[in-house]
Amino acid sequence: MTLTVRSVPTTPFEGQKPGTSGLRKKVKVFAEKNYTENFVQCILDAAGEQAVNGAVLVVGGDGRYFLKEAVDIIIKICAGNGVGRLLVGQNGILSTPAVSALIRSNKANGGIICTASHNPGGPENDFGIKFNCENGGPAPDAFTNKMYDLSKVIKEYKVVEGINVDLNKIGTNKFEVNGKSFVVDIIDSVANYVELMKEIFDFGKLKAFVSGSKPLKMRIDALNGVTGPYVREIFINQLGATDDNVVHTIPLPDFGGLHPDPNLTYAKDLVDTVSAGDYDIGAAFDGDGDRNMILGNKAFFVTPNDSLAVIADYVDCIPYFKKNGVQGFARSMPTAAALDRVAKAKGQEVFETPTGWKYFGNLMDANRLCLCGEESFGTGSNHIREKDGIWAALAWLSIMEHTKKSIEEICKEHWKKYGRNYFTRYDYEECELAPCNQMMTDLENLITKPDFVGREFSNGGKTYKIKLGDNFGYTDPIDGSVATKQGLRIIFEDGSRIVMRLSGTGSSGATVRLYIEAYEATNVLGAAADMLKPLINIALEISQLPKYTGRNAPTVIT
Ligand code: G16
Repeated sequence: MTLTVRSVPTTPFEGQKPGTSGLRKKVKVFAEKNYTENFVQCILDAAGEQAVNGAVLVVGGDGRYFLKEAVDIIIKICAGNGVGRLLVGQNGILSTPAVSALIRSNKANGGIICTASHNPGGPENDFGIKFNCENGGPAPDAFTNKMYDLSKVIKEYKVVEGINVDLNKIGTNKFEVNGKSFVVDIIDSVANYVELMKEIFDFGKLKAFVSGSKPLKMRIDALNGVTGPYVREIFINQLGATDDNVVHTIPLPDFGGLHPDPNLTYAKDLVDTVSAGDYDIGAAFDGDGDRNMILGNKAFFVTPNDSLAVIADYVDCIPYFKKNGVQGFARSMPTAAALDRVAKAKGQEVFETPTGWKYFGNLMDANRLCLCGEESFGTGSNHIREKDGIWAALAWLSIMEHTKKSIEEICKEHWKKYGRNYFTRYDYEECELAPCNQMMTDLENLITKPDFVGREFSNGGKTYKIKLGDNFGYTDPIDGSVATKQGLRIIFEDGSRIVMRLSGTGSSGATVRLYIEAYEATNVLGAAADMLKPLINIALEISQLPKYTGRNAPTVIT
């Protein structure tokens, strides 16, 4: 029986503007009549008929509340728009790195990912949808701007209502829509990704290291997010770890009430357990599996900046890089510059991009970048076009196996060799939007005045002289596209930096991010909070943040 396509009249919704990585709103908003339908139709319209008609798309998400409903809508609207085949994770489950890997290994035309990443889940919390292109990476600005423009004028969406697929049942579902074939393959959520990890890392060596005669003591925490099944397959079934090395490995629609953001505040249970116990490594991943946090014995915290720099330094102990060679490094602008020192030592190019993994894609596709990261707990390589939490943990295991040293020793040796980029980030979450916008405008006006350069600020016995104040802009070296207003930078004569920007991943209000960095060549064993205190005070003074936000303390300190 041939199913028919129905055009449903609709009207635009305000605010369907994708942020740093897709559209993120409260579940209640996505559940409004036609809201998700409109947005999915705009994704397909932005991709254009030639990229949709007969196309293969990957569909999945992080298991959060509303996932199954959204996947059902996506299937019906893809059918209505002439998509040829969908690869859908069983029960809708696919981590963000797994979607990227599947797009690439199936040479698919793209993918639709249902995730609000590290934002909390459940009926009262967040949902999100984003589109990844045929290179496996998040859609670039030009694409998402087009989606947004379309969302403001949408008049109808196309849907095939008679399609019902059992998401639990692995297998092929064939339909005929207007005389053309439409296939929905329900696939194993983890198999393809696990195979990729086995190609990248030496699982034989890692297995002997993890579960040999002196088993490694690990605490791998999936925070009830999507990585649970991946963690169980990789660490337990493949590497031989015992059950007590992994925790929170069942993806839950509300993440069991946890905030699935792997940082020192929200992964507190992991931090406390690793502090108290005798673990060699602690690791946590976010809701959709692209972020990671790495802890050493006694919860020694590896900043994402240092994590990236250390992996860059030991890049040769990962078989993937040995085989494919090393082609350049990159970090986002707010990320501390520890990586740059390694790049210099290795004679590698290093790029400074705006916040957002999407800015790495072109460089990777052009073979100028193979390893990159962001201060926001993202680390990854050109094996896919997303950051990859489990990949980062396996990279650290590889370095530990290679050096036979503890995580703390590895980091301290790194600082001795290269000096240390002290770094901290203050987040002021869910502030009122209008005063935050005003603060950013006023701060930009202040720091871009010609007489700002050369001014001196003193605090805690330290004096810093302004070298540069600007709003960061980036021109993509591959396609020449320009991204402006990517964050306010105050750079001092000694290289220290204050960076301030508004987050693009929240679902309501404004989250202010304040990033502070200072480099020390020899004084490398201090406490970051103490070392950076004067600069933090100067940042608060220059920006007048407490006045604008009404906040005297950040919500999260990293
Ligand atoms: C997303 C992006 C990252 C970005 C992060 C933080 O991460 O993929 O590239 O660094 O947001 O963005 P913001 O500072 O604007 O909140 P995720 O893990 O949320 O997808």
